[in-house]
Amino acid sequence: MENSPKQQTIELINEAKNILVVSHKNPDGDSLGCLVALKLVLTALEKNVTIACADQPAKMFSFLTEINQLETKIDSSKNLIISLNLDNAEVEKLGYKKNTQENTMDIVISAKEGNFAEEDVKVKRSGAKFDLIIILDSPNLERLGSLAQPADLFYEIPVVNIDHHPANERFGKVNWVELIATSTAEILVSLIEALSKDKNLIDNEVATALLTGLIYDTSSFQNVNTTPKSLTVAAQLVAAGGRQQEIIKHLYKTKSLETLKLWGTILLNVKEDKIHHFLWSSVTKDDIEKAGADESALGGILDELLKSATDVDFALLLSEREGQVHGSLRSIAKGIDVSQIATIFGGGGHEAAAAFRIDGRLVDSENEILEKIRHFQNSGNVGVDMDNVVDKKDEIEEETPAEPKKSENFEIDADGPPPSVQEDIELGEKEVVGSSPLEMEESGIKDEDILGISNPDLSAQKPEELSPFEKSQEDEISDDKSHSDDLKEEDSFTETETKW
Ligand SMILES: [Mn+2]
Repeated sequence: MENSPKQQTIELINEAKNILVVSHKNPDGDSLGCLVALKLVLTALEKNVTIACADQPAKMFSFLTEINQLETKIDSSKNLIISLNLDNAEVEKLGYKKNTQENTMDIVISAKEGNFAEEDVKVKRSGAKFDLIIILDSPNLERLGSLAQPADLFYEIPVVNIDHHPANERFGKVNWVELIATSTAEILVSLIEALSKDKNLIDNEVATALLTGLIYDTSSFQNVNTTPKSLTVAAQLVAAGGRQQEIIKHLYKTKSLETLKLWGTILLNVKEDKIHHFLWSSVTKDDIEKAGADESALGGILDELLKSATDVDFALLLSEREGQVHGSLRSIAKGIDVSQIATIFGGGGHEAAAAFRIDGRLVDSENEILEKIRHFQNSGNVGVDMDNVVDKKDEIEEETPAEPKKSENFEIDADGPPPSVQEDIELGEKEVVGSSPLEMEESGIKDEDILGISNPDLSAQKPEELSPFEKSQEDEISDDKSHSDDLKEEDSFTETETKW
């Protein structure tokens, strides 16, 4: 019988020395808590551990230990190393030039004293830096953002995929996907316990990191996805020294003045439609700028404030962002499925939390969106007080607005994560900020930031990317032509000096 994913994971970890642990872009409390916990645990097991994520974590997560160890790029270079035996001579100068006739790159080494012989040179390859990759909380490789490239890394090195998303594409060599787990952190507790054979690996810091994941993905155990097991695991983590109060303070009780000002504006704009049982608010780009806040400050107001309203079925927040209007929806009354409303506009999500995005400006689309929603509810799709509607129904139907334009790269993870309002709902390349109560940063990674050594034109490389050599003055080679018959002035030649 084949070993369980858990057993296979433990075996791969035991065999590995250099482990890369990665998680999805726009990291959240679960992914970051898991990265930090595994960094601490695997380091305690004497592994070399690199933790990476395409984007920097939001400031609110800075209380997690080792979070500053998080890399935003992976060094996956596999270099060809030419090594020279120094027993017989010391290196005075090192250079390289392109031999266009034979299409070769010639490396030219001049000795200080003595001579180098052919047998002093050896060629070897530096293997990939890692022998195991653990991917956390990511339903597919694309969710790794810029870290998904170069993709061959994930095919050459064994991948352990640990996740709790139903849409997980089982892309790993080992796929440990537990759909009933509230968070990836909950799964890791079981892994770390199993790794704790010789010593207890769940100390205060590990417990705090894992508890952050559990608290984040359950909205502090308020969400419907909260299970008896998650409460038991949380109690266990608190007993192990997990600092629950510190986590709550950083995740929910620390708001910048700019965020509070923006929330004030949104609350002032709240309107209620008593007939159709919903409330909504809207915020323009201008409002966001005036408050001195950024879009990430929009996250949370729905979950922390608007969702607490009574006597309505759902809440809607419209926000203007870069030429588009984002709509974030939360169901308030039981049994209201807001994903049906998001679908009208080409969006989607879950019963409790959904989102959509359309092109255009708020001022032009707000009424259109509201009318569409009212019309939809009049058809009895969502909770609506039909007695109050009868008089107006015909009038509303006549004024059915034109179909709002859908944004093009629209994509919703239809069978996505459990109906947790914490889970981000993917809209094309962007996260729906309003679907998480926590601040999220848009990806700041640009293609040119991604380090690569694939450029064969060495003169175009930054020296530190290629080798530890430093460039020296260009004219030096003309003094040293005697060291090699092959050197011709017309050849392009780059001289470097050894500085190890
Ligand atoms: Mn998660």
